[in-house]
Amino acid sequence: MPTREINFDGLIGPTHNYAGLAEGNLASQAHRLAVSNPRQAALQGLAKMKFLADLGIAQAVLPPQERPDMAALRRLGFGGSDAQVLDSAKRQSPVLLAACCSASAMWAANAATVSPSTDTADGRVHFTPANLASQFHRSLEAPTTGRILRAIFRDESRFAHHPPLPANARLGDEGAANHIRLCGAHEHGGLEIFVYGRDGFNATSSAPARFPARQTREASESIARLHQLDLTRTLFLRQNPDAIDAGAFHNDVVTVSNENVLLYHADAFADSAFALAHIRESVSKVVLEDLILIEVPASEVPLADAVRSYLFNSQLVSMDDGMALICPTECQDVPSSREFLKHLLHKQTPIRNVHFINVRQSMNNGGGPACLRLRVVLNDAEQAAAASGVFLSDALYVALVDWVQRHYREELYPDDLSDPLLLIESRTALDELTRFLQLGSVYPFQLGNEQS
Ligand code: SUG
Repeated sequence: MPTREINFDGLIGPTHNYAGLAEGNLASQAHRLAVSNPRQAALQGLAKMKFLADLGIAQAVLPPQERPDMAALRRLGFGGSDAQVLDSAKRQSPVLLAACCSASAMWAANAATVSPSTDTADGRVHFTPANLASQFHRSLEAPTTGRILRAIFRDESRFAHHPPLPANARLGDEGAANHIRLCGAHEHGGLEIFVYGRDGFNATSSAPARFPARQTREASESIARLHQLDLTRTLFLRQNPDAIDAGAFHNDVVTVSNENVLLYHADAFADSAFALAHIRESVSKVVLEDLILIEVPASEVPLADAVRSYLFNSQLVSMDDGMALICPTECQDVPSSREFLKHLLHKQTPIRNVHFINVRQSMNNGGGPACLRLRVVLNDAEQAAAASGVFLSDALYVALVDWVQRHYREELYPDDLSDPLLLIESRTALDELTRFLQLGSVYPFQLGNEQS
């Protein structure tokens, strides 16, 4: 049955801000307390979706989450009316307030791990929302992510939804950002590769020295079990601790794949020779014969440049005439990445085109084009069973641009996060959005139930 990969992009929410919350994420740290532009951020995200849709790539949207997360602030002991909660959080713990305001659900590559029905024993598409347990602000996303995915993929005979793994750093799971899938064509079964940063339960195993390794081996193995994957078509590889220490807090900062192509930094994996031998062997045994490995040596693009330019956080997509790489514009500003891309098109690879996309508002928080999307491989019948309102048409794009322009602020200063009007504006925006995406109630709040 015809099968395609659909990019579900996170719509950037009205509280998009720079709070320096993400440890090990150099861009997030560098932009701490900078003024953000939520409207521009959301429009950049939408322009990327439209660009891909116009290339003929199936595109859908995931709605933002309710922020400020009032329930989380109340759980942390801030009480009274909504305005009092926001005010006391700002006075007593601005960092907790910022964490509860983060629009971080925009980075849909961390929303969940998804295994296509061709790979699972029961022939269903399996979803596990990521617990994102290593960063507090991100750990708030999992319950609503689960509700959104269930609302989009309702048919239990085709879609299996698992709860997030228990939220403990030893079982830290960052979703699809640490998951690679190689296959012949999307119709066929694939080799699923889980890339973890450390052993969660073995303190003596090697781990990065400077920054946290967010994904653990035990988390990756649990997801593979839940998704009923065939272990002969599944690999668990360790990310290079040096890459994490250089700022590659997720594996998708140092590798990108599509179908039979894997583009990766030479320092992406711990024991690279072992990792690549395993990939080659598993792929040829069970999935495909024409694996194309494109290694980028550190002498061409040093790790620091890969992190600065987000070269590997590009989207690699299949077109009728070969593949296209959708890179962040920052790749044009970093000479080594720019040179690499110039030469890439002359190499014997299926990559025929390179496009540059401006998602700088997201990039300033460490989120490139690939971070903003969750890949979901669906056959025609599965796509027909998914909620239709989230698929990007020209009309939906125009409606979303209009919605952003009506509801989003131009600028957000760190002090604005406690403004009770921002909460009302965000709720009003989300209420309208869920109605036109036709998703039903996916948020814990109901407009009109504010606490005053
Ligand atoms: O988890 N940034 C996100 C960026 C996630 C990028 N995703 C992928 N690589 N797939 C993170 O580090 C910054 C928020 C702040 O500082 O305000 C943040 O959460």
